[in-house]
Amino acid sequence: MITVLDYGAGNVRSVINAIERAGESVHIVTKPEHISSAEKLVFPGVGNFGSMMHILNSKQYVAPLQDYLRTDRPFLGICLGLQALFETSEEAPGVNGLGFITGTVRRLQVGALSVPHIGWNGISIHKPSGLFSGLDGDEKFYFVHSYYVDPVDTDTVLTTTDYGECFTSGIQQGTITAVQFHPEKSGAAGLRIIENFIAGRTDAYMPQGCPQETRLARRIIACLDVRADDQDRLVVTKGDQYDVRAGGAVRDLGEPVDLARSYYEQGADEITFLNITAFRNCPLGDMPMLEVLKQTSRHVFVPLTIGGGIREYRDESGRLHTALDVAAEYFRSGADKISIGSDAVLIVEEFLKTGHKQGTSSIEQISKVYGSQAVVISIDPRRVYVDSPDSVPHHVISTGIEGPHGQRWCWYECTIKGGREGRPVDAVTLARTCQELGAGEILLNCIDRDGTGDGFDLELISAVKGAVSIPVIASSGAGCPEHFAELFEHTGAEAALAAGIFHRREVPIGSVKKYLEPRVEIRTR
Ligand code: 1PR
Repeated sequence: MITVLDYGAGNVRSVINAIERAGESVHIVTKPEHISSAEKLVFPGVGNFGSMMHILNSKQYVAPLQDYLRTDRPFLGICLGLQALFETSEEAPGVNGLGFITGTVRRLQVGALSVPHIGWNGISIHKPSGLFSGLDGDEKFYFVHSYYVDPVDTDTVLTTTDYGECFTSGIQQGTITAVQFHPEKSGAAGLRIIENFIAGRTDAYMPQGCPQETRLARRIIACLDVRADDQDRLVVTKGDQYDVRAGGAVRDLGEPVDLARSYYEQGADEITFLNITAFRNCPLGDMPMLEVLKQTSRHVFVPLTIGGGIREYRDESGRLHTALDVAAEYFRSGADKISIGSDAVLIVEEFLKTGHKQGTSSIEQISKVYGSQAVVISIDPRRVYVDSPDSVPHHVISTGIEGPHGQRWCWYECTIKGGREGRPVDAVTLARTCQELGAGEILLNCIDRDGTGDGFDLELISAVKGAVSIPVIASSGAGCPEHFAELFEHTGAEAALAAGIFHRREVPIGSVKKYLEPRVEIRTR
């Protein structure tokens, strides 16, 4: 029996699924005594150090946790569950951590690299551990964080990872182990670590293939646009420039859970679900989507993002659901990140009008509780040609793709409701403002390229990438493996998202990754 500490933020479902997949049963902590009586404790966490410690204190979990750690019982901390072991964090000055390890948690200083550090990076292993039994050492693991631990006693350092600086990505002290990356989101290698922890392996295992310098891989993400078809069945669909109907009927490209599982097995680094008609309905009335997530997270051990309908709304009975309520329901169902589309545009319009943050928007509220890394902004822009750079009050770029009347300038108009309504905000301003409001990543679609197979809009991607310091996922237009290579060569995008090329089985994900081999990596030093 593995006891899992769920303090109420983030996605513990994947951790539970990973443990159950390894054949163990799980007991969730609901009162302090459960920590005291645990035999093996897993503490997964995402979000903000301050709000985590606040919840641990209010639930009276701090003293039992400190006792547990002192009594030499097996412990696996994940992400914030590692940071919690330290005394303090720069993320929440004045808030005490558990203080089991002397040291502090610091913000990543990464120069020109993006923060949060999101994606698959390697580990350099500093001492033998049963946790790594069966691994080669050159595996990559999924990281998503802006802070790292800095222990005073370097003997506790189990692994380090490079990202701007060389930081401690794992610690081990007796039976206490904790890692910054997410084993439950790191495919087969991560599941192996969880199995080793459950098996209580104590052999001094030292993988031989560890890199001298670890590198972050650029990600390949499979996207599943989901909606109800005309028979009210939830299907994966795909549009051409956002039009998902062919011959009058919604294109049906398969069943969401099966397709997601198949993309995971083919090597997708992440899976994104976009509920493309959620702007019409009551998002939480859309229970099938929650069920899709729950079922997918049972078999898919890479990060899952869900978008569509993340906003405040009133249900049919008149009850108000905040955007935070909607997001919480998705996180509980297995999502690691939520993606906000239409609401982000309206929020930015309001911000540009008033010039100050209200603290009440979905972006601010969700990032405050779940951390900025959990909030993706999905932008649906459309190219608008203009005659000169100063003819509109928007971010205009010089373009190499001439407009219908020979224009050499364009801006990218943001849209809402799945491209149905254009708004007076440009994609560059939207991305920059959302970052300021707390978003952690940009998913940059492009209506002009969507479903065309003509390649990514490199001009759009470079313009947005140049305006933000958070990671950018480039989307829309992938038609062949060369398009991914071209994207990574010419823009700073950290990830590429594609749909049609995979759904139509033109090129499997595995072939795209093989074409890009050795994986396109970001220099981390
Ligand atoms: O506005 O917060 O409810 O979110 C709705 C979400 O649904 C947004 O993220 C929006 O992008 C998405 N969406 C809405 N309508 C459509 C549509 O297609 N009619 N899909 C839609 C967006 C774009 C990508 C697509 C890539 C890659 N689809 O998801 O997968 O363009 O396609 P490709 O590789 O085939 O070119 P809210």
